[in-house]
Amino acid sequence: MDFTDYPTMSDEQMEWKADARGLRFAIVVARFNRKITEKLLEGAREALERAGADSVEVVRVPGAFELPLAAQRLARQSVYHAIIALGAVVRGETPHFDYVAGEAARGLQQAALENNVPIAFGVLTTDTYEQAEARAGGAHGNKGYDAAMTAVEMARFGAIG
Ligand code: INI
Repeated sequence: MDFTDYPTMSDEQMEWKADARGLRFAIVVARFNRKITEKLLEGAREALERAGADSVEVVRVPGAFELPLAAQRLARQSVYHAIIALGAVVRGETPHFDYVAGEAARGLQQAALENNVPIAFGVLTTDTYEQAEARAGGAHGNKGYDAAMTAVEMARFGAIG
């Protein structure tokens, strides 16, 4: 399979069944690279609506670096069955790409593990802005949609009943 031709969950061709009825979600979305992140948010909302989510709360933070703390605070409210973190970090735009992208990933995983709440990683980390566009409702699907579907699956994982 060509690297540029992998299937995505947002691909209409891919059968993906998810039932989010009875589940509550929070989406935390970075404002940095807003045009991209708002598309990711659209995708995530669409996925959760299709899956029948009970409720979806959206909060915004300045950049991807701020996602972990916001997600942790949401997780500690014990209100949400899963959280979806959305952002876009573009290598060409920042000399501190590795810090921002790396700390976002590390911090989100830490928040998920420490609070026992699934946090889906919907943060694009790309070399160029065009690559990010392609993954936010473009040729490579919508990673916000994919992250939301992952959140639904992980919210169900291990759930009783
Ligand atoms: N934040 C992003 O979400 N994406 C980026 O590409 C980015 N760049 O290019 O620097 C970025 N920086 C801001 C960062 O997330 C924090 O908001 C900032 O460092 C303040 O803590």
